[in-house]
Amino acid sequence: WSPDKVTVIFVLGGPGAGKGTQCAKLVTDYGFKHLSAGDLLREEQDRPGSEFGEMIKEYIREGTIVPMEVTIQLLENAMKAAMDKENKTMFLIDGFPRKLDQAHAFERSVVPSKFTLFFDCPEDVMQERLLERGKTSGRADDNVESIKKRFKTFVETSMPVVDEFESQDKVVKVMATRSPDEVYEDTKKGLKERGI
Ligand code: UP5
Ligand code: MG
Repeated sequence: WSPDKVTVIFVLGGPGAGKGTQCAKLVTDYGFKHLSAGDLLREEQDRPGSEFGEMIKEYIREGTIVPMEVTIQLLENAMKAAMDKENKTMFLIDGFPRKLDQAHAFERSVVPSKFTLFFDCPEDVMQERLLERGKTSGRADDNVESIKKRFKTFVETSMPVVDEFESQDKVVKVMATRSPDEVYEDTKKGLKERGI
């Protein structure tokens, strides 16, 4: 597909920063297609007959990053399906890219991003949210041990992606500590400044 027909906004932020929560709000108001890389991986993990199921499970529990061939393929398939079946051309890609080489590969082989929406949140706030969610989420990584590992991966491996986009003036940064509605107001302002 051609980049002039498709708009991709990456949505990044630490574990529990509120990426999914804000994307759900944006979908209602803007008609984006929301694709969470983590959700796509969890679906693939649970798909009967998937050759990647066990591998994905292991990576997610350890808070490490699934090899990008798998994730990019899942994202590409989901984008194609949304374009064909729902006529969608505006995508929020949530929780991806988590590593510099993933960012480069996606922008080279799929489509360059318009910008990155980055939700900035301190670890103590994120941890509290994740532990609270963990009481009911059933997510295998919402426990103290996995959360610590997810934070480490985020700081060491994923933040460099945000920093690189920042150096290209391609980051809309939103403080994510206030209530979901307040964060959303700031998010809408940020998008408006980028002409969305
Ligand atoms: N909440 C949200 N906003 C709030 C607010 N403003 N005030 C108070 N509470 C708020 O929110 C988390 C919780 O906080 C919820 O209970 C929410 O109600 C509350 P959510 O919107 O779910 O935050 P989000 O940032 O989406 O958190 P998530 O846990 O999904 O982030 P992760 O980045 O950790 O998870 P993801 O699913 O993206 O990835 C999981 C794993 O998959 C990774 O660790 C990795 O192993 C693997 N993965 C890859 O390998 N490659 C990929 O490309 C993607 C994932
Ligand atoms: Mg999420």
